[in-house]
Amino acid sequence: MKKVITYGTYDLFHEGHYRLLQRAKELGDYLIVGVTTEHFDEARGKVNVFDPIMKRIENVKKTGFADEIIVEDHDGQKVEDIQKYGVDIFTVGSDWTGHFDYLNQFCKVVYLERTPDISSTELRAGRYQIVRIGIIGTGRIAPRFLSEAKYVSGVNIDCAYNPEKDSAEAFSKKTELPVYSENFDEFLNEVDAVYIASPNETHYDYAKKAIESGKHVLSEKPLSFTKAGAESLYRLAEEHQVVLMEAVKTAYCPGFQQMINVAESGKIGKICDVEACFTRLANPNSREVKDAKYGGSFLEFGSYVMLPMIKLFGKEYEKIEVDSILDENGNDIYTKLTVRYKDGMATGKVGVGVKSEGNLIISGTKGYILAPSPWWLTKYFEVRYENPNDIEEFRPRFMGDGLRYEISEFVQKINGSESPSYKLTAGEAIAMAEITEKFMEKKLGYKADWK
Ligand code: C2G
Repeated sequence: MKKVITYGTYDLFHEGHYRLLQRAKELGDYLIVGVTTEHFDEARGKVNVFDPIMKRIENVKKTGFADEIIVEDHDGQKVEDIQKYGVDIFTVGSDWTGHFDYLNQFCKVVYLERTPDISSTELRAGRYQIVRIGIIGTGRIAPRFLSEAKYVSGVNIDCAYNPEKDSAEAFSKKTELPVYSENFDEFLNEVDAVYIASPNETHYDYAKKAIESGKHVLSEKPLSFTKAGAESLYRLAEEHQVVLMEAVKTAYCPGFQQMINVAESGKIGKICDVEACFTRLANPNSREVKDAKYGGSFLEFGSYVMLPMIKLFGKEYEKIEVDSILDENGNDIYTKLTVRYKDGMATGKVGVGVKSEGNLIISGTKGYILAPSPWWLTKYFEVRYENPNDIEEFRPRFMGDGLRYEISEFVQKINGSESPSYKLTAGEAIAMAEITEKFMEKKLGYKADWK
């Protein structure tokens, strides 16, 4: 008897799951299905799982393909199960290709082609639907978005768009996703929502078009170069009743919120100063360095350093100064932002051509918070006091590279989560656009028609 085993969460059970189980059963005579526990999903970094385990098991059972259902609750269990049950074949969808090759030493490993185009209309008519996301722009960040989305329950990445045919084709080959390069409307027709990861100067127009077509938008930063631009997009999103979110990933990382809460708890007294630095030396041929108008340090990393200032001191400031070191093309390889608030002050430093210590320091009248690099993912921070031995350490949960948390928030918002968008409000995003506008005026030396 040939025994086959497969595993999954099987949340919001859909035809992709059904077809996987059907083909898994056809690989042998006896199919064992491992359904993950909430605890294991949390440990492996899967976020947003909706259905409780009993329901997920029930849905697998209903298919009639499983001869035996087990629960998976810890790392290393796959090897244990293969040995315990005398399994001949381990199988899983092609979204995991390569990931489970190590099991080849115990049994045969088969990756079955995953089902593309899961449409929400064919799903049960529940309130919570699978969100079909299309990616605009197929550059460096798009593959990261794809691999992180795998850990977010309730999304399906359906297709991508890139007007440049060569890039579109290369991406399609690499990811097996259909990529549109000519017809933007056709692309929009395939999805409920878009993730905008195209060059900076295109974010506004893509966001506008997508919102006007009734699509939810998650846009890479900066959403807009001007206050008026950001305001008009949020207004438009409200009119069309769609979700608009700016992808400042730090805002959605669980540890960042905790750090802000600790800062505001009174532990460090009255908050007086925020210093944030984010530098990453860029490839000299990259867009960040080459594109003097829409590249550079501030447009790349400015949102990260503005975020803690705006969170802690608010949107109203008294004075703002922004200054840069420019390269021979006029691009800012390093920018320093200084903001004076009524009750405090803040500095932000960003660089694509200058390297510095990537710390975040929040200083108060009783103590301070020190979050070392990479504070923008907020995996660790400390509260320190006058007594140097008095240190409180915080190690918040963090998995992957942080994108899964913003994707998860996006999906929850689309599915009508009642909680207000406190992680990054429209007002906060507009305040960032206002500072960005000041930076653009200073850098380019004129008021142009940026949006
Ligand atoms: N699947 C598919 N087509 C889809 C979606 C999912 O074929 N459109 C497959 C997955 O590849 C997996 C199974 O359906 O084989 C269950 O998917 P999930 O519930 O998303 O579980 P997953 O996170 O893939 O768990 O230990 C758990 C396993 O490692 C995989």
